[in-house]
Amino acid sequence: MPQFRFDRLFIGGAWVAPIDGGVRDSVDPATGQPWALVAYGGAQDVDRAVAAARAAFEGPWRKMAPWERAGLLRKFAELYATQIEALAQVESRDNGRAIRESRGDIGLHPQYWHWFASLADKCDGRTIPMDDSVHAFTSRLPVGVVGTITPWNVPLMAATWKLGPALAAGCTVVLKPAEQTPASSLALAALFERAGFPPGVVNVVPGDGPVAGAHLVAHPGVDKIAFTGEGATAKTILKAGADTLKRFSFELGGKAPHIIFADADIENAVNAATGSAWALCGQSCALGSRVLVERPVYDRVVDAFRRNAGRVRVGNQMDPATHMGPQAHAEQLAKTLSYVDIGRDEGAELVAGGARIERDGLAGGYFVEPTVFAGVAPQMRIAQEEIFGPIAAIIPFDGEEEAVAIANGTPYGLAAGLWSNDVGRAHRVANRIHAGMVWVNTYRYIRWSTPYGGVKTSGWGRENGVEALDSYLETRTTVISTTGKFA
Ligand code: TXE
Repeated sequence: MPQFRFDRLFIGGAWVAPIDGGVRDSVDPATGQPWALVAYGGAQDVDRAVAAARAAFEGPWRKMAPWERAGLLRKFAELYATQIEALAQVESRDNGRAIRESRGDIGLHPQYWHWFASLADKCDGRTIPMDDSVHAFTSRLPVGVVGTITPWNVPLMAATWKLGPALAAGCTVVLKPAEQTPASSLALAALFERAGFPPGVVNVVPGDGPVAGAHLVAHPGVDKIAFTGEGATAKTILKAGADTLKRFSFELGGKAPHIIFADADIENAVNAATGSAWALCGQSCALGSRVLVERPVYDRVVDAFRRNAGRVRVGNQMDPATHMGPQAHAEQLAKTLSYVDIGRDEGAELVAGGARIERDGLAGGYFVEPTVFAGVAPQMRIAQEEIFGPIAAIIPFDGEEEAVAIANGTPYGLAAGLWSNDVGRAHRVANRIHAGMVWVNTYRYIRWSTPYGGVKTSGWGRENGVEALDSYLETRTTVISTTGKFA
């Protein structure tokens, strides 16, 4: 029997029953059993939410001064900070992320909200020097109603990264979380209600991608879609939104190269590389899933990966001792296991893991062993395609040129890491890598003030940093004649 009920949608500041959606179970991936009853919306529910967001945008939200919006966001950040544990419990239960990771990640979110609050009254324009006959200046205006579509791996983080800048810029929002993990987004809605945001500024409508998501994308009342998910879904979204020519920002997949040069601090590099291979059970787009190792230290690194794989405590995500929980849902489990077969068939050497875990206490859950393939060739599918499971692919290389060629040799360009104690090499190689983020002698350093996003097929636009605002603002140019004459 589900223990929690989140059986209403949050629309126009009220908790309402779905019109053409319904209520269904959300599954705990540690057991494969329902743990919560959750509302989901259909097309008519999305219509209601968009109408509420439009009314708020044209009404109270537009009238609120930027510094008042900033104040409300600050208040929200403070409220959020009091709810870390509750939010972490809901999110981990719903998506299987180890509770120790959720606590750490969600514990940083208030700082993100403070950061976005601090930007709310800084959406200023500039004056443009012309001649004496005109005064020309720009203003930056909110895009309008934003549809945000978020994935199941980090629902609260994805919502924070989108709603924060959208609200700071003066937009209103309809949030559609992933159908597999809607619970924490409804818990987030309750915080917006408590913080006193005007009705309709934030609306939360869980629902199926091809139904509620697709309706939101094609909706003429939505001015922009901010999406995180798979590249194939992004292409579907672009086509479905084409008729309305709305704005899009995309945060898509990755196959990040994590490069270890022989002159690096190998112990640190390996700990970072193994940690980032298996964090979130491998379900994050910026994880270093391709580990490129210079040949003189290759055997040593492979041994260390094997050893570290054996040390990972896989277990129920709600146990504070657990390092790695289950995969978030059954389809992802099947996808991950299929790539173990693909890697074997391609001739890569399986040096650790590779199987589902069904021992006592974990039977029925979506658990996989931390997995390591060595001897991987750059063109193998396990080195080219985003698996989104705890599978590291170790690729040997000789020298900088080959490292750069392999690193840049996928369609992705989200993140990259490199380890070297040669400062010149670190700059040279970092400069040549096609990626939105490059980390040197560290990995996955992600904060509110550091822009995040990809090049190539990894996305459009940047989240976080001051750049985050660009996705939610339009520039208007005003030219005023000082002479009253037509130029
Ligand atoms: O993603 P989808 P899936 C990658 C990862 C994973 C794979 C599949 O490789 O294995 O994608 O995951 C909504 N119109 N990433 O299939 O479908 C959907 O409801 C509008 C990378 O779950 O992209 C959900 O809210 N919306 C990644 C969201 O899109 C639609 C995070 C993401 O789901 C839609 C997640 C449609 N037609 C998966 N179809 C990252 N970049 O972090 C689906 N959705």
